[in-house]
Amino acid sequence: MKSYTCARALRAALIGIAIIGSATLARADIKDYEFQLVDQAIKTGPDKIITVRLINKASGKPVPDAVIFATRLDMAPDGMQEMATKVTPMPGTEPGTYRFKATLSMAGRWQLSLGAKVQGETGTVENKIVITAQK
Ligand SMILES: [Cu+2]
Repeated sequence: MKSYTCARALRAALIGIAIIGSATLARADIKDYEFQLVDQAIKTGPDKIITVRLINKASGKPVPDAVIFATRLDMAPDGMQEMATKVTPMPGTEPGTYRFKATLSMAGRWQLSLGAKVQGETGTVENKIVITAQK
């Protein structure tokens, strides 16, 4: 009787570990995705185009058809988080790249915060990219 209870407890514990293990794996998957800045040379001025690529770091391949749902562009890297500018999504030119239009009114470092959903993956990609705007 005693060993039977013990075996049940052990089985319950193993199932618990399996559930936690798969949840961790799902989180690790979404962490494999990353936005990267395509063109480093960005000038200050109105209606500048910022192009980023979403890649799967595990395969090295670009990821098309992600749904971008959150963007913010501000000068937090230069201590001006209140200095934010509007970000307008633009059609991408090639699969896996995502373009945004923004007015960069000041030279210096701007932080582009992106949130995205990837087809077939749970969770969200959250990434911050630093862009240096030059005169
Ligand atoms: Cu500024």
